[in-house]
Amino acid sequence: MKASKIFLVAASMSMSAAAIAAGAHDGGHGAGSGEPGKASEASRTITVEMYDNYYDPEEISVKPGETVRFMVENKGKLVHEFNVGTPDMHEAHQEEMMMMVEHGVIQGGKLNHDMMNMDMGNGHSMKHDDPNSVLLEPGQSKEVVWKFSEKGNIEFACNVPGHYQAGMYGEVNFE
Ligand SMILES: [Cu+2]
Repeated sequence: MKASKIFLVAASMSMSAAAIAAGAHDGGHGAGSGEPGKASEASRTITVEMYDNYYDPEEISVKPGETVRFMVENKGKLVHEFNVGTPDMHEAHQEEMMMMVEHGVIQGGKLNHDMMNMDMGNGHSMKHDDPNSVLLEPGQSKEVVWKFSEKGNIEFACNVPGHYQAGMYGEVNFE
């Protein structure tokens, strides 16, 4: 079980370099999955509960152009992420998350907040504050407001190493 998971993570890391290169040509981060939304324009609120390792609900339906307010709650015992993106984006993001685990930022059921704010020496930190995602400790909840600008191949997913592979992702269906 463990060996096969390590293999999957390694495989996704080697493919993600190509995914990042491809992403640079179509607008980079966030392209293809929509854009940050305004809470005042949200048509409804969807509560998403995160468990070890799955979401409830496991899929959602939206209309093209719809802005949705997600209320994300971590009801599991591990750190989980709710991230809206294309499968390629998730694959690329899994490499960053792997680094966060290697640096001790994500420790099972805890986040090292001091480490998250630290400058990595290149002006970037591991803060993980992209508008399309939240990273939560057990018991925490936060909202994500997202506009599904147009139809696309979009999933919400947890990119903590091993979680996506264990099935922690859900489909966004367009009506
Ligand atoms: Cu997870």
